[in-house]
Formats: sequence, C-alpha cells, structure tokens
Amino acid sequence: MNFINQAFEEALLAIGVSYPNPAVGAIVVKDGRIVGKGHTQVVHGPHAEVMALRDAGEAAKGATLYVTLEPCCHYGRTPPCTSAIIAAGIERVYFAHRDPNPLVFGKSEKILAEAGIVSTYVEPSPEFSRYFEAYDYFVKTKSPFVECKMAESADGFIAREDRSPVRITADMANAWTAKWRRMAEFILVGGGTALADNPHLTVRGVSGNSPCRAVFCGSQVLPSTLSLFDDPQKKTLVFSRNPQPHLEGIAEVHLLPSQDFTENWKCVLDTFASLGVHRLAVETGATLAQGILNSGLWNRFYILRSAKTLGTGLSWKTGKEPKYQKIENLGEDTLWTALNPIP
Ligand code: AOF
Ligand code: ZN
Repeated sequence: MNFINQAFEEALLAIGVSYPNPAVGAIVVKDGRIVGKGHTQVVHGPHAEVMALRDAGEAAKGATLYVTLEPCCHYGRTPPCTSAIIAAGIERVYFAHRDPNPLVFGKSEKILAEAGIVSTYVEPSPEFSRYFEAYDYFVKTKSPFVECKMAESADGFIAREDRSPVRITADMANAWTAKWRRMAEFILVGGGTALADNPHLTVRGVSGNSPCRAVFCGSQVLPSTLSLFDDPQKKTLVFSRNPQPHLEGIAEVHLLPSQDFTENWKCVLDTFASLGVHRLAVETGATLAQGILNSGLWNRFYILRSAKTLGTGLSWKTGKEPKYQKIENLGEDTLWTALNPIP
C-alpha cells in the first residue's frame, strides 16, 4: 500500500470520533519507513499532523509527512499544523485533498513554501478519496451527505414475507457493506428493521470504526434489550413519535414533531447537521426507503442486487424509484448506484 493510503488507514480511526472536525490521518516517513502516525482527536484535541509528529519525535527531522487533508494554517480550537510541521523540521509534505474551509484552502502550501517545505497533492485510492466528498458537501451546505443502501433479491424482494432472517447478498457484497459503513459517522435504520432484524450495524472483517447508531421510528416502541443499545459509551440516537422513557440512560431520544414523513426526516437531518455529522449511512427497509425517496432528501442510493431469487417476500417498490447511473459487479451480486442531483 502506498503511503497516502496508509495515512487514510489512520484517518479511518478518526471517523465517528473527530466530528464536526474532518477525520484526517497522517504518517511521518523517513528512509522509506513509517516513523510516526496519528489521526484527528476529539474536537478541541490535536489534529492528525500533531499526533503523528509527536509520535515520530526527533525522527521527524528531515522526514516526509503524508497527510490526507491539506494541513491547517489558522488558529481555531487548536494552533496551526503548518507551524508544528515547520518546527518539527519536516522536509516534504504530500496531501490528498485541499481543505474547503476558506480559512485554510490553498494557503498552507504558500506558508510551507516560505519555510522551504515543498507540499504536493497526491491521489489516494478511489475508496479513500470518497471520504472528502461528504466533508466538502457539509462545508458547502451545512447538511450531512445522505447515503442509503438496501439489498434485494434478483426478483426484487428485500425480506421474506414473515421477516424471518434470510441472507440476500454474498461475501463480496457483505465486505463492501463493511467498508461502506466505516466511512460514515452515523448509521441509521428504521424502527421496523431494528425490531425485525435486531442488527448490530458494526464494522466487521475490515479495519476502521463502527459508526455511531441511530433509529428512526414511526410509532414503534423499541425494547431496551436490542443489540443497537449494547454500547453505553456511545448512546444510540432514537428519533421517535413516542417519548420511550424506558430507553432513558441507554439511548438519546429525540421526539419527532409531525405525522408527516418529510417533516420528520428534515428534523432528523437537522439534528445530524447540528452534531456536525458529514456522512449519514442509512440501511433502509421498505418504509424508510419510500419515505426518503419521496422526500427527495438524499444524496446517493445504493442497491445491492443478489443473483438469487426468493420467489416471494416483501417488496419495497411501491412508489418512487431512483434512477441508477452505474452498475458494478461485486462477485455474484451487482451494485446499483443512483446520485440525487440536489445542491
Ligand atoms: C488539519 N488536521 O487533523 C484536521 C483539520 O478548531 P480546530 O483548530 O480544531 O480546526 C478545525 C479545522 O481544521 C477544521 O474546520 C478543518 O478546516 C481543519 N481540520 N486540519 O490540519 C486535522 N481535522
Ligand atoms: Zn491542523
């Protein structure tokens, strides 16, 4: 793996931890060897570069820094990373993305150049470069980038009629799902899915963090024993039309104001926006998929379509369907992608 992608591996550890700050990773390389690494800490904490430089210590002198985002050059909640880079004696900087923050955009190259440090853009893998589309979108719109995903059988069913467990997609699609989940700060399911499948929504089999979890209920009441509530360190958000007092202490319940799906969905997105969540992953069932598609308030819609048929089951196609622009093979399954051309 090249060094910038290794810096992204570090950045993965900040996703779901550093927001509203972007999740950034940095590595310090000397004589072809990694001598320091770090990622963005919780807000008010040090940035990725500072963590990596601290980790490298004296070895940073004369070394090269690979960082996934252009280093900051302003006093925010923390001092400028450009100053830390110069003070540490770094000779060369490679970065994978310009920071859309107007306080930073394009400025650090000049500041580093004045100190005799050349900094150059370097391209990461397509999977990793996708990370910043959500950050850029958030900086521009102050809203989370909403990605929905669902799996359906070759004959268009998403579950058995009685909701009993059934595996729709195969191994490659499941690995894709894990990599998709690790790029989002939050993952959300509908109350129906939470009750029927009791999902964990964790990242398994690949590096990176599991996203924080959220449930969008209609009038459903969720038992406190659900797997979604198994991490007291990271309280699951529950959006609900009922107060659900039995969840106090294990979840954060947000009351939904309306009978109307779109009104409620706006309220959910406003909550994530105010938390500084850049990417929201939504694993939709039929109700949530239709509600979100009707609201128009989504950015990307993925369907994992299995080669297998179920013969009979639950269908989600009762209204609007997204227009798919791309179809890719994922082993025996296919991935269908639709982008919503909203701002
Ligand atoms: C970096 N490295 O790891 C991150 C950066 O208020 P502060 O001081 O924490 O600065 C936040 C801003 O810094 C944030 O809005 C974004 O422009 C940039 N994030 N920059 O050099 C990092 N997370
Ligand atoms: Zn910084």
